Amino acid sequence: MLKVKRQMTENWMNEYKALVEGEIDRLVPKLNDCGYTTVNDAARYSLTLGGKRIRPIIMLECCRLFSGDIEDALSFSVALEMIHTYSLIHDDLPCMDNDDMRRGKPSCHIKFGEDTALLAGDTLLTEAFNIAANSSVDDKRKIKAIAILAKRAGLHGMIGGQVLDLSFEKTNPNIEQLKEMCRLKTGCLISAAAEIGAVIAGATENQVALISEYAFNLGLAFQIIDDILDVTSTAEVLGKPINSDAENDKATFVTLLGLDNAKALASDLTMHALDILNSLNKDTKRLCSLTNMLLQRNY
Ligand code: GRG
Repeated sequence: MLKVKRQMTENWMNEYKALVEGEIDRLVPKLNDCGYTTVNDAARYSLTLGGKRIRPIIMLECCRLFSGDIEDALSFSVALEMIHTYSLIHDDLPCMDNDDMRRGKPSCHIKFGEDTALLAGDTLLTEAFNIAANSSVDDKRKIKAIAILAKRAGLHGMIGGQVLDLSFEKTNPNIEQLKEMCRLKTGCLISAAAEIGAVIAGATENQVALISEYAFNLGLAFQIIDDILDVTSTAEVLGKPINSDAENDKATFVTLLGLDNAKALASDLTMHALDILNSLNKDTKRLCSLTNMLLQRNY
C-alpha cells in the first residue's frame, strides 16, 4: 500500500479542518446493525480517508471574510465535501477512470465492491442535500445556498465537466476546450464553496460574483497543478499512481502546453485570483495565503 507523506498547512486551516471533521462525525455517524450499515461504512470510509478539505476551508473562510459566523456554514461545508467525495468514488469506478488507489488507500470499490461503492456515492450525494436542507441557516440564504450547490454539482457544473472529459477520449481537445472542461469539472465545486460561504454571510450579489470569479481562477490553477503533479510528483506523496494521465492517453495542460507553459499559466491564474481578492477591500490575508499555498502544493 502507498504510504502518503503530507505537509502541515497553516494553523487556521488546521483549525477549520478539525471543525469540519468533527461535524462529519456528527452528521454522518457510524451505524450499527441495520440493513444498510455497509453502505454507510463505505461512505464514511471515503469521507474520512484523509482529504485536504480545501473546499470546506474555502467556504468557512469566505463566510468569515464577509463577516458571517463560520458555525452557520459548517453543515454546508460538510455537504459540499460529501458531494466532492461522491464524485471521487464514482470517478474511480471501472466504468470511469478505473483507479484502484485514492488518498493512499484502496478506492471505495476495491475495498467494498462496485455495487456498494456506487450506492455509497449515491448516499453521499443525496444525504448532502438532506444535511443542507436541515441546517440552521436563515431560510432565504439556505435556499440560495442549496440552489448554488445543485447548480455547481449538476449537469451545467461538475457532471457536465465529467461528460466533456469522457468525450475527450474520442476527440482531441484544444486548450480552450480543456479550460472549459476543467472550469466545470474542478472549478464549479471550488466556486460553490466560495459562493455559499459568502451567501450564508449575507454578502452582496456583486461580492458573491467577485468571490466566484476568484474561485474559478483558483480552481483552474488547482487543476493545472494537479496535471503537473501527475508527471512531476511521486506516488508516495500523491497517494495515487503517477503518470495516470499519460497512461490513459488524456489531454492535459502539460500535454497541450508543455511543463513550463503549464506552470506559467497556473502562476498567471493565481496572480489574477489574488488581484480579485485585493479588489474586495476586505481582510483577505488568509485567502491570499491559501491561494499561494495551492500553487506551491506538492499533493
Ligand atoms: C463522476 C459525477 C462524477 C464526477 C467526477 C471531480 C471529478 C468529476 C472527478 C475526480 C477526479 C479529478 C481529477 C477531478 C478534478 C478535481 C480534483 C483535482 C479533485 C481532487 O481534489 P482534491 O485534491 O482531493 O481536493 P482530496 O483528496 O484532497 O479531497
